[in-house]
Amino acid sequence: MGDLYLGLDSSTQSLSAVVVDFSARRILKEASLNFDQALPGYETRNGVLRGADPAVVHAPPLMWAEALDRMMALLKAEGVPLGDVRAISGSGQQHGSVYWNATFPAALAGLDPRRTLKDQLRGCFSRDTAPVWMDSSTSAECAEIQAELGGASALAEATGSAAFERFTGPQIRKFFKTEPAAYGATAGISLVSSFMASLLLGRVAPIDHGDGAGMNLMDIRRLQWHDRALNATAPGLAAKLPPVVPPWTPAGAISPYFVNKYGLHPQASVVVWSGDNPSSAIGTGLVEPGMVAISLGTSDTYFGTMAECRTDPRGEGHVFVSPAGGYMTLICFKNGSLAREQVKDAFGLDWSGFAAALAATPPGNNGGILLPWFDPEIVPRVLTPGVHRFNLASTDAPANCRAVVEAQMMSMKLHSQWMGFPRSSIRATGGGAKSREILQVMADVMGCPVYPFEVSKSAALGAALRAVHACHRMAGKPPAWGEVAGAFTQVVAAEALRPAPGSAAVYEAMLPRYAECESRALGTCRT
Ligand code: XUL
Repeated sequence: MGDLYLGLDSSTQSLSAVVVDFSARRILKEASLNFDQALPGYETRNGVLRGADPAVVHAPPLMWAEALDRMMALLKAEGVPLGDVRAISGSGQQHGSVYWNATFPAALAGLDPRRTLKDQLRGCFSRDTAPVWMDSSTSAECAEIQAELGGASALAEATGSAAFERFTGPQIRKFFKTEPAAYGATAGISLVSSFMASLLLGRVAPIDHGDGAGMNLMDIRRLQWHDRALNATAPGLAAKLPPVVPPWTPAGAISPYFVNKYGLHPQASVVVWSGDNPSSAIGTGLVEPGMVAISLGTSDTYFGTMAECRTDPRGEGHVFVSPAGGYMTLICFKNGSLAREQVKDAFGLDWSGFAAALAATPPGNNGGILLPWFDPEIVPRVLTPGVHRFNLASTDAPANCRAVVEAQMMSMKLHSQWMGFPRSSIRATGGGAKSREILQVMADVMGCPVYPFEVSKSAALGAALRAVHACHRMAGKPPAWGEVAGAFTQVVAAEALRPAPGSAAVYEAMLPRYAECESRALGTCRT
């Protein structure tokens, strides 16, 4: 066997692969397969199926299985020496749940390489489709589970997060309530990540602590199923869930199906899969406690790593287990790039005009504040959208451009305070991070250097690096995470944006004012 490691990422819209040649410290191959385009027969749009109720969003697990066959065939056809792959790991879109019946384990164990995964697994599900993270139809179940556990803050303290519509526990409860017979016929429930790992292993895979933390079902400190949360969710649930294990667990050798069909080495090991966000944390180089990355995308996302478990008393942020040890947080702000775009468009600007406006206005915006809740917001929880201006004329284009970005950074600063540690630097990714002017505001508000960090396929890369780490650990030589991830996730010090002199004091003074504006606006728009 060579020194290759395969990382897969089964995300919402595609299955991606990154093959890492660890001896050479380089990426050998990247590939991606878009579900809508490659597998049109499932009739997904953007990887999902929507019903009459727009809140219901599902996807077919058979499509994910077929994509795995296709991806392996593609890698083989494109000359990747699959026999040199030492270990495979992966990541899945978080929270989604796959419901299988009693025939699934035997079907996995007896997979015939002359037939496809799709043909052999077709009858193995007690529910043909899996609810995914975009499903928001479980508000009643969230309330019920939360009430049983003593409220949002208590559930967050117990499982790492308050109840969220997209989390697995509420999805399971809804299935049990609305389709009790099908729930009864369910022998087991997998996450997207552990379902995919099961296919590779030829038996039901455990759930890793990283993705398990996104279920509202796992005790975030003791790292085992939380009995009271299980009981509050659905009867008999404990018997349907596999064990939870650390993210670096080697789950076993690859199934003979993949050895015979695609030429993988019979001793190649499958390392448990994790969620896409925990894997992305590794692929972005967040491998030590106290590191922070901010992704400026459709939504803005704040990731941070922590040595100890601390949960958000307001129940706004999520705590997952970090694959590098310790914990990580994910705080999602819905009004990200679309809010920036709304303000840009309102003044007829292009992105360079928007950047010029940022450069032309001073830190602190002469006291002007804007709350850009164009859409309902996740953090802080805003159900009724609205844009609120304080000491800011709605006609002042440059000040409004600065105000939207300052508000986004202020909100991240305010709503990540519960993590309780100072930031020494930030890695900034996503489309918005291409703007140095936006990153300068980030550096000024956060008071630390910001490193532009371009990543594509960070989850698949993170999965490959997790496979590297687990494999070396298995061999009794656990390398430092910095060594494993360092070569693939370096930042360039010369590119850092540093806080402008004097900006720290401006934003220290502005934070309490911003917080007060939020409270005032929430007082008027909470429903
Ligand atoms: C995280 C979340 C999404 C999914 C899909 O809580 O819901 O990021 O993991 O990527």
